[in-house]
Amino acid sequence: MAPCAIAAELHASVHTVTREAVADAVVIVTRMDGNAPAGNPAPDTVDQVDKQFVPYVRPIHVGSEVTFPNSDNIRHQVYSFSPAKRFELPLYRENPGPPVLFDKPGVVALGCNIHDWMIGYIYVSESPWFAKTAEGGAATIADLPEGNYRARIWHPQMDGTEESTVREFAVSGAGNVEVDWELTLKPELRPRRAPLGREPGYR
Ligand SMILES: [Cu+2]
Repeated sequence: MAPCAIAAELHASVHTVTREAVADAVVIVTRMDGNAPAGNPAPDTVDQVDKQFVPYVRPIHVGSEVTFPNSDNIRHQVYSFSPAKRFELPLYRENPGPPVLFDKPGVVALGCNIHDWMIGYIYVSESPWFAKTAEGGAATIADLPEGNYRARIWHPQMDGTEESTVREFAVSGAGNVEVDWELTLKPELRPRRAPLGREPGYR
């Protein structure tokens, strides 16, 4: 029998300079020796609800496929011009067609050709260890074996690079590791909600 391996959890916490919790931050952990489990690319979804992408930020492991269901009773046309994945789905109301494969790490900004204000993000992680902060600004990454690691943050409104957020930590026992980040956020470029008073027909 294999000995019981040491594994720890990273408890990440992200907030602004004024101590407001930052939700929708992606935490990515990599090993310094480059060894990582193969991971488990898994099918995922980004829904469209009330003319918004839900969730706003979807982190996935590279190699995963994503479908874009439409919970609205109007048509959407999802696209991305991001270098990590350029694609465009034909205008659709119910059936989004086959899933889209995300085979390059990076940030994929989503838009809709019909509704300018719709914006969402898929973060394609090169590492199988990633998580997204919840409303309270916290995220947990479990099952980190003994070793030396780097952790970094990405957020759609972050002022600065992912590289500037890198923190190093070691797992040497069963104890959990706490890492705190302070992010400066830029204002959102576009409103998350449909503009009020939009004339009928613009649907
Ligand atoms: Cu739309």
